[in-house]
Amino acid sequence: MADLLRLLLRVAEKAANVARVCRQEAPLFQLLVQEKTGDDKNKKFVQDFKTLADVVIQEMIRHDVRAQFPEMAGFIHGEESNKFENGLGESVTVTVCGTQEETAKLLASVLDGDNTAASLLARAIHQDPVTIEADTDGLTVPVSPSELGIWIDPIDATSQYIEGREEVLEEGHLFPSGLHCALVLIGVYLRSTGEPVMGVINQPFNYKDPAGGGWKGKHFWGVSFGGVNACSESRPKDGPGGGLSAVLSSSEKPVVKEALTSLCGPDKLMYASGAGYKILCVIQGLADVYILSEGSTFKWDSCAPHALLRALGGGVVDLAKCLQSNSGAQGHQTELTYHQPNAECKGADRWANNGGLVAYRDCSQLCSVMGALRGKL
Ligand code: 2IP
Ligand code: CA
Ligand code: CA
Repeated sequence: MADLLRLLLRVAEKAANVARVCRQEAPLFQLLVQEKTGDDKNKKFVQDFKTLADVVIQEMIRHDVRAQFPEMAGFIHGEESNKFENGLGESVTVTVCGTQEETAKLLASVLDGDNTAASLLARAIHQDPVTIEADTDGLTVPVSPSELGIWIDPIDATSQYIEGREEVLEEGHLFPSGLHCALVLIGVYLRSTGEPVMGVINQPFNYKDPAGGGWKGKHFWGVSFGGVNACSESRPKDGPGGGLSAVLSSSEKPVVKEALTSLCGPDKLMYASGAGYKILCVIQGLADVYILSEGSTFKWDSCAPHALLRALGGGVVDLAKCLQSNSGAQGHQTELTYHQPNAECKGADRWANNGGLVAYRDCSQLCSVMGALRGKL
């Protein structure tokens, strides 16, 4: 499993490079931020490019994992479909080819013949990333890749990625929006039970070199399986003064905002963009819990950060199930799983976390949240 972890850290770093290149290289950046004006063909083309960055990253991850672990081939899922329709109405399947030149040629057909943009993207896809150091020594977990599946969100918080506001992050502080909310998420689950067992998160825009060296990323990982728990982050210490802090989406329902204001007090209730970023805030101790009352996240949003939280002794539960269950918040029956679709739904909704969720580090804090929400939703 340590082999798989090292590979995922590496491909996540490659993915972060592609995400950075799309903002750094002028011809790509133009496409990313271009206003959707002009005729329909132009509008469609700009929209395509935004999706293309996501699709390309996902396919690159899929390609690299499949190459090293062929037994995982049918079980590497993600947010995006690799079938793409270009501005001319032609259907193109985006894949990573054997050589940089071949990939560039294929991408040019999606990008309406924009060879400059296609070559820049292909170069980033085929470039080897810097080596990622992770202290995975002694991490022996008795599970084979043929028992595992993967969920990829190539870029979470796309809207923040495109808007691109730069924040100077300060240790110990949650910043509600900006480029740092955009994350590459790769989660691994057990095919038999659906429990998340490994997660890699890469934050491509963590720190900007003031001397003009560009953006540097940061990576996080966690493994939780059969009694082995390991994580790049240590369990945060309790903040001074006690009391619970929570992070929500700014579009959360008023009734939830009110219940959490009563529980946490107005100073400890925060808002932030990005489902992945909000769970990362719980991992880092910038918030104690993340509550979402709607089914607006998907398996690819929660799988990776869920694995890290488990490694730290916490988890992510299905909020609706938790509210129904008599046994209170505890028990593994209410944890989100990743192997079965919502049979009654179509399209992406098959993989939505339909019941909403609560991400937590501490069971007793989860209980307080459930107590505050019971009877209100
Ligand atoms: C989105 C993204 C949004 C989030 C939404 C996710 O994923 O993380 O920010 O909404 O739930 O599905 P919010 O910020 O209100 O929590 P993507 O950017 O990949 O579409
Ligand atoms: Ca997402
Ligand atoms: Ca995404």
